Amino acid sequence: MFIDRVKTLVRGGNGGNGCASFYSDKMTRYKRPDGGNGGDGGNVILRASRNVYTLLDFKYRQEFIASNGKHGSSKRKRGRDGEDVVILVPIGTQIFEETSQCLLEDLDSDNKEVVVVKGGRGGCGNHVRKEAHPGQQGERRALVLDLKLIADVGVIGFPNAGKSTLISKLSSARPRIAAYPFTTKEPVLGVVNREDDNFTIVDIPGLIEGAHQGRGLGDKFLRHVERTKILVHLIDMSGIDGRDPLGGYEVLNRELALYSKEVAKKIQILVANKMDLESAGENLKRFRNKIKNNIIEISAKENINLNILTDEILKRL
Ligand SMILES: Nc1nc2c(ncn2[C@@H]2O[C@H](COP(=O)(O)OP(=O)(O)OP(=O)(O)O)[C@@H](O)[C@H]2O)c(=O)[nH]1
Ligand SMILES: [Mg+2]
Repeated sequence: MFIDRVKTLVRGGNGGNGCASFYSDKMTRYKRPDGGNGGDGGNVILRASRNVYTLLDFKYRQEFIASNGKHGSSKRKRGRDGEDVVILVPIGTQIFEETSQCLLEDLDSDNKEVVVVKGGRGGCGNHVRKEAHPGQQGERRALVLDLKLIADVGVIGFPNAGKSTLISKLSSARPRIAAYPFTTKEPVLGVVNREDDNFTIVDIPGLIEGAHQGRGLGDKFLRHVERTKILVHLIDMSGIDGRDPLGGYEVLNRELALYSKEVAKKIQILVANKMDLESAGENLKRFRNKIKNNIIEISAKENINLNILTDEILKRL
């Protein structure tokens, strides 16, 4: 299951108490304070990892608490520090404080990390010739984690346009492909390798008219193309589903504009898919009469012109 928005509570470990203890033996006249300091509580750290793909873990576990520092003991022995809790999250996770809605960090690259709460400091033992102090409480915070995938290229199109077929041919990703709409129900990331070049590509569930009002699977997955550099707008030029390619192209651009001006402004590489089917040639002619932008003709299924598309993507990137 792909989860891209969660709430969670995090708490640093408490600091250990400082120890109050006095040393005495036959030779010493006065008792000497020798209580050690308490250890510091552990921190909670969020770290981006390329091996993690969803925020699903947070659905099942709503609170993360680092361990407490150990108390100090006699002979000036310092308590052991509590251990940090490191939570791995997908690259592209933004961390907000729930109440202020303030962005604490954008974990937008592999291994980038942030300490979201600190453990409490251990209390002083009485060996410093002061009273022993209790440890401080660890910080606590309510967070909202918001995942916006990071990829170079986003593929958009109506259901059944062939988006998943395309990404499965270009990259190592293996999304489900089928002849019914909404086969893809969650974003799929793939990496395209080409000699010394590579780029990442994301396939999102198909969009339909009214997506901005929640029709179909709605526009909630468009957030995952917000951070792409360019879009591949894939059009089923055969019209095999009974959808007019030209009308569909315009509807989709309208949906994009309703969702976000930034997304609508992104460079689009126009791609006519299913050119292996008979009706596609005629439709493409009509399309070209109206839309003067360059359009690349491919068949994702039959592997036609996929190299040309990859070259164009690399050029635009
Ligand atoms: N003839 C032909 N069929 C294709 C081509 N590309 C995809 N298809 C078929 O179109 C159907 C839909 O393909 P998908 O890749 O699942 O389409 P999608 O855009 O990912 O669809 P959703 O996930 O539902 O949005 C499948 O039956 C594919 O085999 C093509 O170039 N030519
Ligand atoms: Mg799909």
